[in-house]
Amino acid sequence: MKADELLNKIEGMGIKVIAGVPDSTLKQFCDGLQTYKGGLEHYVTANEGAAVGLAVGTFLASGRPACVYMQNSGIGNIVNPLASLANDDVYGIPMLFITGWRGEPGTKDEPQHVFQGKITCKMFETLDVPYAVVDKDTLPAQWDEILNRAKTYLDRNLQFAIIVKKGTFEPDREFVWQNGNTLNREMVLGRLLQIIPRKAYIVSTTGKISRELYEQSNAQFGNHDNIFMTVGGMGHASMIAFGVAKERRDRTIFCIDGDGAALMHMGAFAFIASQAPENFYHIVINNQAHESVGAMPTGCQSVNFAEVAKAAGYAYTERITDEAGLKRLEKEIVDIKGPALYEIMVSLDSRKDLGRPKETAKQNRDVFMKNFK
Ligand SMILES: Cc1ncc(C[n+]2csc(CCOP(=O)(O)OP(=O)(O)O)c2C)c(N)n1
Repeated sequence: MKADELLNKIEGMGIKVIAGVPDSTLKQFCDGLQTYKGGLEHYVTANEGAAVGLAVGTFLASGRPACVYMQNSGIGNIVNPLASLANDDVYGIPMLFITGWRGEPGTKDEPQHVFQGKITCKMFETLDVPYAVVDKDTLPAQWDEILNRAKTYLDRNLQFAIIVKKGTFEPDREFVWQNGNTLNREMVLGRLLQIIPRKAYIVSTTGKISRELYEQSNAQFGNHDNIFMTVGGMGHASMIAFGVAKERRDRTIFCIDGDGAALMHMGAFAFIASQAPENFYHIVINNQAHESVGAMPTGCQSVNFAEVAKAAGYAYTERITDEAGLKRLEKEIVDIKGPALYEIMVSLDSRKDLGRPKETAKQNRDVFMKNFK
């Protein structure tokens, strides 16, 4: 299936709005969406639950269902607005879900996808959302049958989900863009590891930031013992780091976040500022995109995280765009009291041969926890 063909069919169902968060399984679909010439309005929302909210409002004001796309990790974020708002027992709001299936049972995937992959269909069943599973062998007539079935649910103000297996979408037009930033993310992460005291703890975010830190730390120090990688639970790294920081006031804690992840649960900014942990340093690596899953723009590209953190009440904030800024950070950081936030603007490159953690998640947990014994 090509993205354009499906987008055309979705439009044919009377849908005019599509919103969601990008996913690697849906990479070709997302690329197609970004360059689609048809009449769909497209929004990349801060999280998947927010896309459901947008779909609810769209229906209220237009009477038309919207389409919500996401990785299956995002099902957690849609549970509340779906179960307590859109479900037929409450307001009865129709919407079509397109969900990338990471961790499909029987396939090999990363630890964070295994359990979520196993419960994906069950979660839709529990949420009263009928679904169909598609893959690269789903024939055009079968797609049509699935979309016709979906329409019968939407017409009754119910929801329907299409669960998409890896490889379903054919590559078509790749969406390529650059953000104009010059610092390279992996170089910045390597530098940060030199700047951050070895006795500090690091909590890093979901995606390639953790993978790059892992490789850089192994290369520089032969281990990654002081790094907790938030491999799943996107958007929660800063609260995990806060949890560590409040337990260990005698140590400094660095949260190395992504802009997409920071946006996902931005309430953490206000919470952390209000708690004012002096040992907390928040670094947001901002490439204005979800680079780890195909570099689609976040949809909120002009957000200035340093200004947001300042307004939330962080004790110190700064936006860094160049080498001179990194040098400043190197000098300043020793004297600055937290909570501090440095936003570092980076370009959209990453290595093709970037590895993944070799240990299990539990082994990584145990190595990190040894620091506290
Ligand atoms: C709840 C949830 N939604 C979507 C994903 C898929 N996902 C993994 S990494 C990532 C992008 C992260 O973007 P950002 O934080 O900006 O970091 P970058 O990849 O750009 O370095 C996404 C969308 C996920 N893991 N969890």
